[in-house]
Amino acid sequence: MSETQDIRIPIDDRTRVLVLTGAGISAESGLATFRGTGGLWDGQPVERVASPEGFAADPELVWRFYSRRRRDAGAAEPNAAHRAVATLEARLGDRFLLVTQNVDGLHARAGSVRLVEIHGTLWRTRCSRCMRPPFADAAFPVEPPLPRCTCGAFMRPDIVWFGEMLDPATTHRVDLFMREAMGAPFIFLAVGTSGTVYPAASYVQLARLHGAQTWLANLDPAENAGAFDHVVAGPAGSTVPRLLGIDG
Ligand code: BJW
Ligand code: ZN
Repeated sequence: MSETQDIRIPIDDRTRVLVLTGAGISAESGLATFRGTGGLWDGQPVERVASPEGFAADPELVWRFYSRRRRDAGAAEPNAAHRAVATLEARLGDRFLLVTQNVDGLHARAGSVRLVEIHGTLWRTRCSRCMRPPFADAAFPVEPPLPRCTCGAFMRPDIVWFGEMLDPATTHRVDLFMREAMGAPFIFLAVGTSGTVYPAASYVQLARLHGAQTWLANLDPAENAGAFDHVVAGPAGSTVPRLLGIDG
């Protein structure tokens, strides 16, 4: 691992780039991250609002939490880092994939299209029991009586909670991109993520196995920082446009 402050990521017309983002990329849009002081998990047990057991115990509490998140995300705007990532995609086309753990929808609003939301999205609702397809939903606040499916069960946000499987279609896209990138110049860039939640935290190792040069742009030292070739400290709104050579 090397500490690099004034370097540009080498990207030419053959390079494939996989960007993984976390809550830190939306911090400069005014959205709270999860961990650390002032974070969404600060002072409250995660399982109460982000697990199927928490939802079963108190669906009203969970909907209150996600209603606030919808309100805040809906009022936020993409920042220079979201825009730089979207600009890179426009240059690279199919040689690019964006994998986000964020559920706020800001990457799509910045123009990203080759986008995999591995933890779901705030902007869809689904049944907590049956296979009725998820549907677009921007309603807030969601208050009692809580919405129910035609099967009788409560509706819930279409978000991947702790202990739940990621949608195999999303992980398949990540695997496929990694396989296609093998043998070509391949860059893996993680932005604004603490490297604590799996499987996302292990993508850096997977990318290395597929021959990637790995970069991390984060404010604080991430838990998995040692797995990266290059670590750049600072706020994503400044570091990401600079690393990608794109004006914010
Ligand atoms: C800035 C900045 C600025 C600030 N600029 N940077 C292997 C080992 C151990 C455990 C497991 C394992 N595999 C699976 C597990 C279990 C579990 C897990 O990972 N547990 C860990 C806690 C150990 N994983 C799961 O359950 C996953 N499911 C799964 O794997 O299924 C199979 C399975 C199940 C059970 C056992 C084994 C296998 C599902 C995980 C779903 C996580 N969902 C959440 C909540 C819902 C979304 C929501 O409500 O929004 O998703 S958790 C929460 O953390 C959220 C985030 O997407 C996720 C990651 O957080 P992120 O984005 O990294 O945010 P922070 O706050 O942690 O960090 C922000 C960073 O930004 C900081 O470092 C700052 O410095 C930085 N920053 N400002 C740049 N301006
Ligand atoms: Zn149902």
